[in-house]
Amino acid sequence: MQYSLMKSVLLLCSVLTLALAGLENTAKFGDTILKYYDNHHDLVIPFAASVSCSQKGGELVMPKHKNLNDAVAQVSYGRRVSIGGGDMFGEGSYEWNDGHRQEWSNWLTGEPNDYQGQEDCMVMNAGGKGKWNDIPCCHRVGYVCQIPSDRSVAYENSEFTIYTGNSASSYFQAKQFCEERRSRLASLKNGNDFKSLIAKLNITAVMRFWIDNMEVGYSCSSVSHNGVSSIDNCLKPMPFICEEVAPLDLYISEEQVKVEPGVDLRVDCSASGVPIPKVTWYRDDIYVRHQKREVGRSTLVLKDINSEDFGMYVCKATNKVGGKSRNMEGYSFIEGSENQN
Ligand SMILES: [Ca+2]
Ligand SMILES: [Ca+2]
Repeated sequence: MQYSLMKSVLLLCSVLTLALAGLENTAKFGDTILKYYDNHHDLVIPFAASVSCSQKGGELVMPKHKNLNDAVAQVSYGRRVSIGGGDMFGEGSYEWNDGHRQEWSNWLTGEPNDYQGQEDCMVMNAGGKGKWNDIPCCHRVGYVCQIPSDRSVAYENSEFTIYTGNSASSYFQAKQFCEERRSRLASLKNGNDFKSLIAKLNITAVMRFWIDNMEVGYSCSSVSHNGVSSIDNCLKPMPFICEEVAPLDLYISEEQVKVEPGVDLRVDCSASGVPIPKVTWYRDDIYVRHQKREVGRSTLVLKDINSEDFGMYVCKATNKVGGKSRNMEGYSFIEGSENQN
């Protein structure tokens, strides 16, 4: 059959050359920028796509719910793209790249099928716009990154460290050096960021430093007293600047909660920052025992709710450079629900 023949060809893991012009596209989804890459340079295996997204300050997109899934299908023009999940750590047990279990899914009928026992990575727009399929992890496809749009909003809350002299490194080594110290290579978004960085660091000497320039997609750039420039030779050893970012982008899944008595309630709180902040729920300033804490997030879990659970719930995110908190305005019972059967 033609279909199975095609499958066998795919399993050879050859480079699939799409007879389509290269494309890039960008869309905004809430606080996130979705960036679609699909030209012959950007057809990569999913692992390389993850690396590429992280170099751009984000991650391979994880469409955990329908709205985001629709937005990803849209930004990628309905073309096959890698998404950040798979079952490589346990056959049939699908996880997102951030380690969360996949609770919502949008598989094409008959998928995932782990064809010939070789399919542990995921693509979208397979056989239908927004539909998922499992594929071998060595297939080269386009991809979509999700990048927090305000990664640099906390610029004023960042702390910078300059590494000079013996630390001189290539752009890539500098990036790795910062990441190993749970910071990031200083990320500039625009000319104003650049001016305040220069002022903050008192850079006056004619010296260049490696930085990341968000304006041109987190590419290898350098900064000096004279301005920012993109440099062709990213391997040239130069001093560099690492950045730590106070928690930002603190998000609570439900701020005004309405529930019926007796039900269970889960409220997610997450925050970004560099290093990734610790996130904790408090009720009336006391640590809440019933919460599931993970890297950069915590889920408040209240079972069988009754009036004793009322209180001021606050989610706090902290890392070594700062903190941020947000209230959940208690919750209220749905009107009349206590009288219902
Ligand atoms: Ca599999
Ligand atoms: Ca499949």
